[in-house]
Parts: sequence; structure tokens; C-alpha cells
Amino acid sequence: MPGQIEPALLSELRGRLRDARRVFVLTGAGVSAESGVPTFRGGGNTAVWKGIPFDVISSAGMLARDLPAVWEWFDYRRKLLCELQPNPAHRTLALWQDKFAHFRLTTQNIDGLHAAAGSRDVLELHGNIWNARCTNCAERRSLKDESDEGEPEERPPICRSCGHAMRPDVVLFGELLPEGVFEQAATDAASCDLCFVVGTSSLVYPAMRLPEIASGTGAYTIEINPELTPFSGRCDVAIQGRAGEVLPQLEF
Ligand code: BJW
Ligand code: ZN
Repeated sequence: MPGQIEPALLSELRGRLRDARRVFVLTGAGVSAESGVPTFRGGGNTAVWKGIPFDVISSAGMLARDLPAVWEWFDYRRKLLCELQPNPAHRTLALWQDKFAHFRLTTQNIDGLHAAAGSRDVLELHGNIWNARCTNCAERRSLKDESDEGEPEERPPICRSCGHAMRPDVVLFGELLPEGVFEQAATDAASCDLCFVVGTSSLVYPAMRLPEIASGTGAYTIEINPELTPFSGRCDVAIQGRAGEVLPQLEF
């Protein structure tokens, strides 16, 4: 059956999960695919919106050129997300958080579905689509309230502290990750015994470095992805399957 882990490997992985003290998980868009969130890459395609490739619209250059277009793109995606729920992959990872002496869930996703499934202290490397931040000062604002009320605010929203335009609180191509977040993830990756890499194409820097860091310090690394990635040949086990089908089988 597709996505079914073969018995010897299943027993090996369950044993490793039972013995592990420090577990590090990196997720990407594929973990939310079974919830209905489109991935950026995969199946030989890349995401395009209104004829603009995602790596152009989700870039620092586009933000500088056309902030309203960037808001339109993220408003469109936020609207899609309103209808979607966490899937068995998110829920399995939320159950794991209390099973180890140390557990770190790090995600490249901005959709907030790990938290919606009950995961705490998720390291969000690329920010969160439900927040806005000022382009001038440190002010941040949640966009959840406006989605509950159904009436979007003005676009771009105006900062209540300094009057400048706000932007989505996400990390676009060509931008730096939030201060300290990658460093924290790298510290956790470097000290884990088990590292899971779930639903990421392992193409985007610097997140792609985290599994390499874990592997380089001796962790056992497991990739879960229906497709092969640049990390597949470097991990200990590459399980070719869907996250929502594979992760729940790893009950231990
Ligand atoms: C399933 C599944 C199922 C399907 N179950 N799996 C040249 C060389 C090296 C680096 C660079 C370079 N040129 C530029 C860079 C740097 C750039 C980069 O890495 N580019 C590469 C793509 C070439 N990185 C950056 O710019 C980063 N910042 C940075 O480096 O700062 C330093 C710097 C500063 C100034 C100038 C230059 C450098 C920032 C990266 C931010 C990424 N942001 C995005 C958009 C966020 C906002 C938004 O959502 O629009 O983040 S890009 C996009 O990719 C998004 C994702 O988080 C990220 C990673 O994608 P992910 O999660 O891996 O998803 P996919 O779609 O790629 O893959 C899905 C996978 O799931 C597939 O493999 C499927 O098979 C699988 N799948 N169904 C399990 N059911
Ligand atoms: Zn401000």
C-alpha cells in the first residue's frame, strides 16, 4: 500500500523513538498539503499567482515595488486558510511534544496549522501569515480579528504607533530570518538524537541547512516526502510517502 512503512523499518523507527531523548523536526509545505494548502514546488510544478511566479511575488523586491500586490497575494492565501484544518501529520507531531525530554518543532510554514493542532513553542522560520508588522518600527498586529469580523482593514494597514505602512510578517526571498530564530533551531538541531524532515523540498536556504547540522553532529535523520529531494541521499532513511499517512504509523 502506498505510504505503508515496511514492518522491519517500522519496528526500527519505533525503537529509536522510544529511546530518543532529544528530537528535532523540520517541516515544510508538504506537511500542510493534506489539509489543502498548496505547496510551492513538487510534482514538477511551481506555484504561480495571477501569472506571477511565487518567488517573484514573495520577494523583497516585490515588497519594495508593489506593497498592495503583496497584500493581495497574502489576503488571498489567508482567505483560503480560513477554511482549512490541521491534518493527522500536524496532530501526530502535537502528540509527540510531551513524549521526549526535549522536543523542538521547527517549521518553514507560515500557516499556523501546527499551533492549531496544539503544538506549543513552534519555531516559525519564515514568520506567520496571521500577523502584520510595521515597515518602520517594531509594531506588530494580529490579522485574526479582522478575519473573524469578515471585514478586511485598509490595505496596506497603517501602523498605530508611527503611521507608516504595515506588511505581512513573513520572510520573503532576499530577507533575513527573524533574529535568533535560526540560531535557536540550529542549536536544537545540533544536539538532537533523532531528526525528522517532513514535507520540504530542502531547497531553500538557510532552513535546508538544519538537517545537515543534525546529521553532522551524529543524529539519525529521517525524511518523509512522496518525492526525492537533495537531502534524500544524505539522510539515514527516506520514506517516500505522505506525511499524514506515514507519521501516524510511527505510534510508539
Ligand atoms: C509532501 C506532501 C505530503 C507534497 N506529505 N510531503 C542561490 C543559492 C543559495 C541560496 C540562494 C540563492 N539565491 C538566493 C538564495 C537565498 C534564498 C534561497 O534559498 N533561494 C533558493 C530557492 C535558491 N533564501 C532566502 O532568500 C532566505 N533568506 C536568506 O537567505 O537571507 C540571506 C540573504 C539576504 C539577502 C540576500 C540574499 C540572502 C529567505 C527565504 C524565505 C523563504 N520564503 C518563502 C516564502 C514565505 C512567504 C510565503 O509563503 O509566500 O518560504 S519561499 C517558500 O519556500 C516558503 C517556504 O517556506 C519555502 C520552503 O519551501 P518548502 O516548505 O520546502 O515547500 P516546497 O513547496 O518547496 O516543497 C514541498 C515538498 O512537500 C515537496 O518536496 C513535495 O514533494 C512535498 N510534499 N505533498 C509530505 N502529503
Ligand atoms: Zn510603526
